[in-house]
Amino acid sequence: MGEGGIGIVRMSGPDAFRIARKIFFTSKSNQPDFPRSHFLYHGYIVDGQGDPIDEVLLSFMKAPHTYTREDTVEINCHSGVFTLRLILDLTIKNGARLAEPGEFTRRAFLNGRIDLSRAESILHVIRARSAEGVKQAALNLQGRLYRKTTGIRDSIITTLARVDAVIDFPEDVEADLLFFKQVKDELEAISRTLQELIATAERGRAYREGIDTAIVGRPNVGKSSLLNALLRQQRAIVHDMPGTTRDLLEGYLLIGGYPLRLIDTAGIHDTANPVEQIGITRTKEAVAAARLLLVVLDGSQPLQKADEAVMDLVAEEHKLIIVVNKKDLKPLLNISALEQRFPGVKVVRTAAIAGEGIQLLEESIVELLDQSFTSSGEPAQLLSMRHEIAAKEALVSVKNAIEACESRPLEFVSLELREAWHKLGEITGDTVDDQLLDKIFSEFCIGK
Ligand SMILES: Nc1nc2c(ncn2[C@@H]2O[C@H](COP(=O)(O)OP(=O)(O)OP(=O)(O)O)[C@@H](O)[C@H]2O)c(=O)[nH]1
Ligand SMILES: [Mg+2]
Repeated sequence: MGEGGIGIVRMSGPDAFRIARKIFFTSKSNQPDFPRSHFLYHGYIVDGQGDPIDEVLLSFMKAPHTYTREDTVEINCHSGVFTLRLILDLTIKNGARLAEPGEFTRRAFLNGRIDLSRAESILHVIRARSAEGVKQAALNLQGRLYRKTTGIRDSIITTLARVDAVIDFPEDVEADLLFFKQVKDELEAISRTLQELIATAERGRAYREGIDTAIVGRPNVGKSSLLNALLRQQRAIVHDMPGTTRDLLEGYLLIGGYPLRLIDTAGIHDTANPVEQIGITRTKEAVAAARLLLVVLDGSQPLQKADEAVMDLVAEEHKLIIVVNKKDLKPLLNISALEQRFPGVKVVRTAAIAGEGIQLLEESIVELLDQSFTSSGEPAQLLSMRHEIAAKEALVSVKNAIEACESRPLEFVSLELREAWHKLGEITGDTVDDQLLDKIFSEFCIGK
């Protein structure tokens, strides 16, 4: 509640019209069709003594064509804290009660107007922190996630029905090799679709939280110089003494719409220096937590043992770009050997001190992120942690079912498929309990 041009007091429920007619005075009330649904009436809100409180525009909206699918009244009054308070109090005196957080949206869900994924995307629209965030939430509001999830659930039910037929009528339906192959093929397809859906969560999270990007390499290859060049700022100390950087150093950068959290790290090598050793331990932790790795090598020297140790840290879940720095010096690094070791990984040559190749590096980063986030060619759909967890749990069950096809009795396949179907129902709200609903809607503001 605050000061503004227009404030809205909204009522939903079977008594909404009755209460509104008690506190609203309009010259149109003697018209035969009064109150017309979805029609805006000019008039006054009057208190118990008949004294006017505010001049308003009021609409009566008859169920079911309303936000909650119940009779709804909206009073467009002037938005002064006292005006709003007085009008609110009048409605309460006449039988209304204050809504709980998210109660309007909860009723819309309970009355079947929207599914849970749409209800939650309303919150995501309200909370969005970027134009891209609004766009993604709006797509879910239109039912994109609902349709996708329902599609997967339908496929699960189809396969489940085939499996259950064999379990229930073993004399009539034969579970031969062909049957198992077909079931497995269907489940593999479901698993792929689910994985694509889960991949969209990563993009959503990347936009919400940023992408942890570690700059790693052995000492003196130019990691700190690269950080400075990317940030266009002398952020980190650069020195020709190996082991200059000890602590992790952060900088934020927005490229191609992706928020990156760049982390400059201590050079990795064998050292007896205890302070450097602590720095290297921190580097390894940062690498493990990072999504994107920029592995920096010195292009003016052949590959060394310490470089190998760095490359051994690259794990499957990392997105990777190899930066061959110091391209202004005589090239002595065998790049084709690198390309063989990391097929498909982009190798970018830079001269960090002079700022050369930095733009190309940025373009390569954007290209890599674009590729990995749009594998399914669709914009993000899983926008909340809750959706992501439900989808991942469903995937585990589908994978268990595939495994069970190999060795276990069919009952296991059936059980796992039921579980997957149930988990996905938590996204659309088909299989949620009151406790979960309380938790979800408590995050809404009052009046939404
Ligand atoms: N010629 C040339 N020298 C560079 C380039 N980039 C960095 N250097 C030099 O390499 C030395 C090490 O640079 P840093 O950026 O401190 O290297 P680092 O990888 O952060 O080193 P540590 O923090 O010790 O692990 C410095 O003397 C830089 O001036 C480059 O592109 N070309
Ligand atoms: Mg450094």
